[in-house]
Amino acid sequence: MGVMQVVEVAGTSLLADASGALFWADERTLLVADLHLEKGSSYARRRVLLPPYDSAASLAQLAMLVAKYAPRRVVALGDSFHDRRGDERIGEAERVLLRSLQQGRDWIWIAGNHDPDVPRGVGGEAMAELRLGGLLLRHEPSAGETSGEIAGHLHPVAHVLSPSGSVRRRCFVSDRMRCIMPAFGAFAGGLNFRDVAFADLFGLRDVMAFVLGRDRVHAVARARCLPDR
Ligand SMILES: [Mn+2]
Repeated sequence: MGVMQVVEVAGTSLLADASGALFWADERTLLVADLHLEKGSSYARRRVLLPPYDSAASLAQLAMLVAKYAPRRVVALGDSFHDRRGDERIGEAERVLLRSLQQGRDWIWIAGNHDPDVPRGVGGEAMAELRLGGLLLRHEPSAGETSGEIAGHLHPVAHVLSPSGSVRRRCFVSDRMRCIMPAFGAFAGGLNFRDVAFADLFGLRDVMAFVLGRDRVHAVARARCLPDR
């Protein structure tokens, strides 16, 4: 399972998985954000060709996590579908896999800006946001100070120097009061952690990137993350 990286948010310990998910062991709850399922088919409709396998890849990764952690609850923090019709376009094999992953556990679709409506024909329960224990799970982070917010939407990536050169990787961002999760979706883009959007939410003190490596998550101080050129 590799080295465990714990992210603390308002006193709650969450395990950061190198796939970009959080596992909340005390609640046996698995959190993922920004799956952007059916992004490939969304682009194809506009005659921009991306490989159409993004949903299968993202769901296969999610299936591995469900097998690894056996959660009793899975919460997808919005933008689970790339657009309002994504739930209709998803393939039959992916629909069947999704149903099998939902067996024996609660499955919650938090609304995002790409998928504000209740998804249909894909199981689960839809919510605007979910308060659980000391945490508030939602899609878009709120402006100003918060305690215990877990959100997605921004798709953070960190640009860091490594012995072999610089790498750009998805990351969690947290100051121990709030956590922004990386996008889980195979084709989701990214926003540099040094972007002003993050400074507005976190200020500059005590904020860390938890950078997704091959099989572990690396805690990196903000000062070691490079801005985009
Ligand atoms: Mn969003």
